Amino acid sequence: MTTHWILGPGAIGRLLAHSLAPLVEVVVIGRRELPSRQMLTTPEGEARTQHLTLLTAAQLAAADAPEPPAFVHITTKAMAAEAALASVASQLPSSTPLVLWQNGFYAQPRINQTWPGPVLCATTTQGAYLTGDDGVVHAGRGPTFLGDLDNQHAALAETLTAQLNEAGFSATAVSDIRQRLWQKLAVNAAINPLVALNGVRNGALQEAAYAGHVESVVTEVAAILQAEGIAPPSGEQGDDAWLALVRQVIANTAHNKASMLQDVEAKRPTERGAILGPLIASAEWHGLTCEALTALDSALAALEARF
Ligand code: KPL
Repeated sequence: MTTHWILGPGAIGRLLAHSLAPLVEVVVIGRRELPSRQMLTTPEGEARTQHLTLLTAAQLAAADAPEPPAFVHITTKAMAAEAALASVASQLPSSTPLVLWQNGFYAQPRINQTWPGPVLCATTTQGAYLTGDDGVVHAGRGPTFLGDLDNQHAALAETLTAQLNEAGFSATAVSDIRQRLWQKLAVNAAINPLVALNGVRNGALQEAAYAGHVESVVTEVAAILQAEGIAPPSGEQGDDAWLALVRQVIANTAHNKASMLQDVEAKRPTERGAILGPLIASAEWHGLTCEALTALDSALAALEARF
């Protein structure tokens, strides 16, 4: 039976584990021990319990010669992905395909440059959150797109897409994953820092008090993405198309607590380095102004320093 390793038992990692476990052998690897009896609540509210294999990296190392996995999914936060890979790399053939599920555009180019085997990237709008050490809620279904940054592993992306679809994901293999990662990053940059710093749900950004701030961020992001050659998903060009997309996502996720707000509330480091970092670096590279983005990044850094 094919084996998939999942590095990072967060919400997406556990959702993936629950979904794949009936079809393939799944090993979930984390930093601390977790109960093997795990519960998934479906979007329809049905509770399902499964026994999953959850190991720490040390337990995996102590196990004798584990079966080499067909795929290693890295589902940690962006800034933790490289360390998670390093914790198991000595047990993996260097040709093992990786699947990166991170937000932003930080872990993907770095791991793609250094890992000798194929590196697929995934971007998903599946909604999930943890309810403790033994529970995950699948809050809402959303599409998942898969591909590699150099477009050299289309067949592998198709193979994984087929397995994910069988597991109940709605997955599509694509040849423009870099575009899609930047498009998601643009939306995240316009929403996440503002709601995290102000302690509000996404829908609050529809209020007049935040409108000017959202627009200044989107104006900077639109100029940076144009310089990067990334168009909005609507196919239209310019600030207005990006603003329309951001407003649409705000309306669709009005009741959400954005992931960055959840991090701030839990006093965890945020993903500012993976979301604002690549935009600020790109602005500097292209000689563009990014005062609003830099101000958000500094404010988040100051907040994190107090944790
Ligand atoms: O992806 C998101 C996140 O929370 O990280 C958004 C789109 C902002 C929805 O909450």
